[in-house]
Amino acid sequence: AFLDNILKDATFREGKVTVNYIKNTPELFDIKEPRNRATKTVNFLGDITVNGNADVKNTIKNPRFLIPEVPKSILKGPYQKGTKDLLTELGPEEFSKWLTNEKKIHYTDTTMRDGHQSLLATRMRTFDMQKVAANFAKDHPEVFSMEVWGGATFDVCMRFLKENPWERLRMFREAVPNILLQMLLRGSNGVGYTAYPDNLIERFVTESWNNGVDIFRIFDSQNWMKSIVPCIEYVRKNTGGLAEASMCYTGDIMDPNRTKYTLKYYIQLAKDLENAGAHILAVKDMAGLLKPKAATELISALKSEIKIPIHLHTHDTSSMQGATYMNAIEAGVDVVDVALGGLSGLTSQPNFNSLVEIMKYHPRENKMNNEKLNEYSIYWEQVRTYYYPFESGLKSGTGEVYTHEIPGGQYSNLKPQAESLGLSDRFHEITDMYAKVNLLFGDIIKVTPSSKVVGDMAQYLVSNNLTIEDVLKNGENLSFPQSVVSFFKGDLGQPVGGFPKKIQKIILKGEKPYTDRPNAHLDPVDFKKEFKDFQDMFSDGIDRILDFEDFISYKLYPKVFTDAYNHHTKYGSVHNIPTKNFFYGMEAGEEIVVELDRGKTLLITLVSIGETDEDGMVTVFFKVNGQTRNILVRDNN
Ligand code: 3PY
Ligand code: ZN
Repeated sequence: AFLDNILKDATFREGKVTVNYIKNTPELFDIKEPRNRATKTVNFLGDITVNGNADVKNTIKNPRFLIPEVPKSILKGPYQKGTKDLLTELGPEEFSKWLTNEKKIHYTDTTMRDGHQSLLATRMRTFDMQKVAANFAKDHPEVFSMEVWGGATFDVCMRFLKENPWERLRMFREAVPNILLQMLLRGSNGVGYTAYPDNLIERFVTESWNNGVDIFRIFDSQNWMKSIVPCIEYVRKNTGGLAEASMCYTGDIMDPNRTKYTLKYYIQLAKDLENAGAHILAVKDMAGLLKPKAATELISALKSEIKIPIHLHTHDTSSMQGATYMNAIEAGVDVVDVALGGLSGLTSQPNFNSLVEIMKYHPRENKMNNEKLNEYSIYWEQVRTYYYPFESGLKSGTGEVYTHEIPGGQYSNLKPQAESLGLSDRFHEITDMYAKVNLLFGDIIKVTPSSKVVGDMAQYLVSNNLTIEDVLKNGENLSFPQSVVSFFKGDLGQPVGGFPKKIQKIILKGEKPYTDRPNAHLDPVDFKKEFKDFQDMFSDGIDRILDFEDFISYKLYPKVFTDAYNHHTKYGSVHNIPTKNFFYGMEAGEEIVVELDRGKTLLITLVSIGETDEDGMVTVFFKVNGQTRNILVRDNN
């Protein structure tokens, strides 16, 4: 293959070969046949070691990494039965009734989706999840569901981690056969930031079920029924799973001055969602704004007005949401979302371990093995040390969240975004502006993707030293972020009460908005033809034929998919590389084990790293399963 590359190389063919030809032509080492997976892995490790991982900024000199200890399962025999078995037995309708009649409180573990999305900018790798998924499911069959997919994980998996999100899902299904797996679905926006053709969303739902999702938590960023209802129907029609329809909670139902999102508004919305066929209602408090007294009022009222079970989600940004959960539990909520201690609190969910402990001796106690649960928490505490560059920097709870209303999942992203704009010292100005922009936009619901619109506008104004007044007085001369224009056009649907007309006019500058479903403006996907074209287009360079799930990934994120694909052809699959080495490369003398699939294991030692030569190349000396492998890496520093 190396000789083949030489024979095909233009310099060689033109007879312009010089002494340094091989050294200066690293593409000669791009050996596709036979696809040498060990070489690809070593090339990746060499590149990260010399150049760093482009996604990892703000590294520190001597980080303190803890060695993650995988808890040993106490279970010797097969998995104990759990909610997944019950769903199979009862079907979704009866399952929903069973849940309503349950006395004990149930728990959804969000650690491997919202937990890391909200604390570590969604960067948790499948590698670290796979190590504990099966044991956790064996040790804690009482868990109601595990939220492991959807939301931002789909995008980040490919964009930054260079993984296949479907593979992650299949890994979970295999490791967790007994507990319901849950995903977050952004209605018409799927797992993206804008609307997609209806038939694409429909197939996405079907394939998600086929690959392992049981509970579809469906929401719309403006609580717009027209975006939620089609997804409820897809789940009911095409899957045996549960349609969990959400209402996003914002504002404060106890505040008499806030008249837009009232108790009455939420009760009506809940009834509409129940009537649309939801099996479960989610109260999605994405910013952690539901205060304890409001929880009592809201959950009590919902319990008496609707029949389907209620699943409560919050973020502990204020650090007071434990009180909200206790009141909701007293008021009869059926399931609450929690994250294992090591990835809980602040912008993540309240602490699973602590809640189980304080529920001891409560009439609604759901008994768990707390000692084991604590071991899993410690595991995440240890794993988290490898992800320090992605920490949001928030060190303690903040009461400001009631003013800025920034969702937990957005907070951990906003900080690095602000940094990349050179605004790290002005972060509080951005959060203040976020609140002002929300009011300017008519007090909208802020959750992906509408939260991104508000965040983009706030950063735009702060970085250009502009005020709300400037927008109102001089808006026609400003060029607003694309996401803002798109929002006011109607691309994310219609907000509660419609758009404020004056600001809509300023933003759109004469462009005409629309009020029907954004999906109605998109051509349906021609699956037969486009899938074939897709397979032809990406037929080269990786060791399997791309499947229909890959095609869906491509249709949802064409550029991100293509980049991940190119990365794969160059470096092979990287999801089995240990997290430390994936983010930070290797040190001289370090020895690691990388498991390729099909049971093949590589023992890789980094022997030494050469100096950068005058052509900007570095030789990295490896040993792979005892054999020497030296590779040339371009030094991009
Ligand atoms: C997402 O859409 O990813 C969210 O977590 C919204 O809260
Ligand atoms: Zn959330």
